Amino acid sequence: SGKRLRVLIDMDGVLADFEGGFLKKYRTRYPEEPYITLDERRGFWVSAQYGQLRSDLCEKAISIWESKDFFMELEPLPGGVEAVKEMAKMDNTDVFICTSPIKHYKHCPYEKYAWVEKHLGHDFLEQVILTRDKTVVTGDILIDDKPDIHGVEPRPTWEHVLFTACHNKHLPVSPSQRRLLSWADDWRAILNSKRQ
Ligand code: BVP
Repeated sequence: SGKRLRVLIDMDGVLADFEGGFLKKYRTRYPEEPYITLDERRGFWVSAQYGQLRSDLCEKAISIWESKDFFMELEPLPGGVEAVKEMAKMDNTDVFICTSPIKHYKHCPYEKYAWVEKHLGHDFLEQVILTRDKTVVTGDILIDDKPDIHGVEPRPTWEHVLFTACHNKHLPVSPSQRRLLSWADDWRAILNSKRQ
């Protein structure tokens, strides 16, 4: 085979259960306020949908992920950690976690590293890329649950494989966009399709 395959994997919504962690902590902190079930989630931005429900709920939603221990305590999504570990052991394969921290930087960047260390091990910290612009990172594949990924580079090197999440599962699949339905889906076939 030819050159090495570089796989970029998003964290929130792909490896870590951001949506589930958010809803649980939101309901605990604001038990009297209305909420959006995971089944009713539409659109990538949780804050936007809460703001549509009632304008003051936007900042209440934001207060959840800006709190200490939010990112650290996110549960792993089923099969994600195992898939990353297996992928990282494959021949001619480099795996990086490519994740965008929130701009309220007091806890989030630290806790993202701590999460990776806890679930993937200290050595895997070498593979962490924190960036607000994933288009400037080169790779063959980006597995990410955000439907629209844009930045300063108009032609990113990677193919964006859309990871199915509660907020994107109803979106029509454009024929050009491949999906990974979950970590039980055939991620090995997607990787192999990119190898020379
Ligand atoms: O750190 C996460 C949470 C935050 O955006 C980042 C998404 O990173 P990637 O998954 O693209 O790597 N985030 C922020 C808001 C609202 C901010 Br105002 C939100 O609604 N959802 C969300 O995920």
